[in-house]
Amino acid sequence: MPGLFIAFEGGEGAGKTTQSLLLAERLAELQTPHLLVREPGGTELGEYLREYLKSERPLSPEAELLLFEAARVELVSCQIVPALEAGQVVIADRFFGSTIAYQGYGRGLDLQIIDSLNRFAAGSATPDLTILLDLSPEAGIRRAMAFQTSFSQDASGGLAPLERNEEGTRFEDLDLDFHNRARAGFKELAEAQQETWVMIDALGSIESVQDEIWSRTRERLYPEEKAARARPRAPTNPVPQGELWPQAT
Ligand code: ATM
Repeated sequence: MPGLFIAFEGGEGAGKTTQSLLLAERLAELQTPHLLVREPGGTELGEYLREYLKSERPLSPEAELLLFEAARVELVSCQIVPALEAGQVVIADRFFGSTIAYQGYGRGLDLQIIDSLNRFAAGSATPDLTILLDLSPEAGIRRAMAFQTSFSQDASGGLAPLERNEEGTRFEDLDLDFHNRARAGFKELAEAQQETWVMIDALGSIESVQDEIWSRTRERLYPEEKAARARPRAPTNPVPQGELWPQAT
């Protein structure tokens, strides 16, 4: 598909929402058409499921997995694919890496089943770049207590910041072991897919993390710039008579 798909992943308080909003702002300044979505959410069904998924209402791990996937199918088909086909940059605050980390490593559900469901739900919409903001769960929870970490989104895409716990806390209230397992899962994914995942230490300042994110995004948005930088330059000293540069081979 002609667009560019960037997903943000990471634990609570790692700054995904802040950083995805900042990236969207930067693209808006550059008048680059883009779409910012979050998972679960971004469609009527997705927002409805989000509310249930984040509440403390009863839910088995298996049903939880299927509801995340149902929300994903809607988001992919109604929002992500049309935007990518129109050549836009899609920024997703979480995507299928979260299902592997939380339902797979966290809840202990079968990773192969999750992988098949992820493929079924996402189809050809796989992120070109996944940015993992890595932070210990202890530091993440401290941060999440101190800052807004979420935003609400209506079906037409309008965003509004939310205070922590305005939504439910099904995941936030799980023990540290759960969050450490999910973190380990994210890291394994990043290590296994270094072509398309980058891991950034989320302890850095908002600005330094955004600079790193922007440089990785830029490489994907303007690959010709990267290629030009990699090309050898002509020496600044005068070329000795009779010598060609670059050397003809
Ligand atoms: P946030 O919008 O705050 O990221 O909350 C979404 C929660 O849903 C998040 N909780 N924590 N921590 C992670 C969880 N989640 C899954 O468990 N599986 C998924 O596939 C997705 C997209 C999110």
